[in-house]
Amino acid sequence: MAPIVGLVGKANVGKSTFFAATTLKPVDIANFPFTTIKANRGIAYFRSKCVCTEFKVKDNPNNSACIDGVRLLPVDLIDTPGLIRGAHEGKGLGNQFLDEVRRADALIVVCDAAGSTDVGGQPVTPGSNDPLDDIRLFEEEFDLWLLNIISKDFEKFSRTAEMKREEIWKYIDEKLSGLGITRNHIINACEKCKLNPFKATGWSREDLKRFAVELRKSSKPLIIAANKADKEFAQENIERIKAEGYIVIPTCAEAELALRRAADAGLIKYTPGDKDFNILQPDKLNQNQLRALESIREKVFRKYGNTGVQDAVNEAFSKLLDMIVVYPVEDADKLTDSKGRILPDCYLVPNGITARQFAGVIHSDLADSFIYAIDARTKKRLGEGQTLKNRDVIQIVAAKARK
Ligand SMILES: Nc1nc2c(ncn2[C@@H]2O[C@H](COP(=O)(O)OP(=O)(O)OP(=O)(O)O)[C@@H](O)[C@H]2O)c(=O)[nH]1
Ligand SMILES: [Mg+2]
Repeated sequence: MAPIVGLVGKANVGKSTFFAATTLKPVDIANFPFTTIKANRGIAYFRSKCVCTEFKVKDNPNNSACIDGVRLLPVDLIDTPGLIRGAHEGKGLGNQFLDEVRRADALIVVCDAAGSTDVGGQPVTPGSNDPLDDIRLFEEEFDLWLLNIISKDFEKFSRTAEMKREEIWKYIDEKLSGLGITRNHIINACEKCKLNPFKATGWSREDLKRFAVELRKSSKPLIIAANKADKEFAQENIERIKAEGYIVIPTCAEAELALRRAADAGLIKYTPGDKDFNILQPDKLNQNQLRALESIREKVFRKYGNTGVQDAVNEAFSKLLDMIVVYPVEDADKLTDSKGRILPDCYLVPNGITARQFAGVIHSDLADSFIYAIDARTKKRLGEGQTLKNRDVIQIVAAKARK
């Protein structure tokens, strides 16, 4: 199953703006809390330097796009309803929020880096709210929600497990099925908290709390999109968030959305993640629009290098989910598929994937009939257990299917 990244966080911080900017889906955006009531799901893009430039070929992309040597691979993103204090008890849109978040494999926690919204998501003067509180709000609500699920009947099932001299895993597993939390996550969290799985009756409420925190960290890794970075007070707040040890990416979702829409309309040339943009049709833009574009250059590109939105998506898939890009071809010399298309496809796959596993990603039959693979760069043969590297171009040689 393709992994999903979720945009989560306090109400009115810019989650839907971020989502719309990456997916170009028309979703509701407004400067008040709870604009989003139901989650939005869409396709964003992972940006990767295409191998076409290195191989000096003109490619014919099929499952992805290639713009001036930049490969854009489709990835799944969900935009969730805003979160407020008490969400774990169903306050605000708590239930809807948590219901959606369970489907995500990694999270981008969006916060209002300018501190321009209060704890309920109402607009306030920039600088009056601490964005670190936005982040803690998410973590605390999620942890309490998880704690509630784990603690329900915990005494009963910990006694049963102990009586049967069993580890507690199975019982926790059952409760957490459907939340994207695996046995491995549970075992890791238990080890981190130094809890004895055979003696769960001795786990205190505090132990369970620590356990819930570790479970969240291992099953839903997160990065911070420090949004509204264009506003006053954002820069110093971003430094403070970084100092707390979070992976932080300053973002300006509003700017990214404006640029993507302008590019879509052919007014500017801009590919998500670019360090600048070119105005193509100045005569079609009015003074206000031109001024807005210049302001984006000034307040976002000069200050931060880019809008950060694409970097956040990339970071979530490459760092949090540890994925790499691999190109399958049917002819390692010509770099073509059966139809003669050059470098048509590429896939985001887990780092550590073997040649045979990659064959299975292309087609399950191909894994069964796998003989060996060829690395198009070195022309070397790769055995079934050979692990692939980022931006590898791979031909799979398989036994012909019997008629
Ligand atoms: N200055 C600035 N404003 C932004 C930015 N991103 C979003 N906004 C504004 O913030 C407000 C809230 O945006 P939304 O995308 O609706 O926020 P949300 O987090 O989805 O809100 P809920 O769905 O209510 O939780 C809107 O007025 C946006 O235009 C940004 O990068 N900079
Ligand atoms: Mg929203």
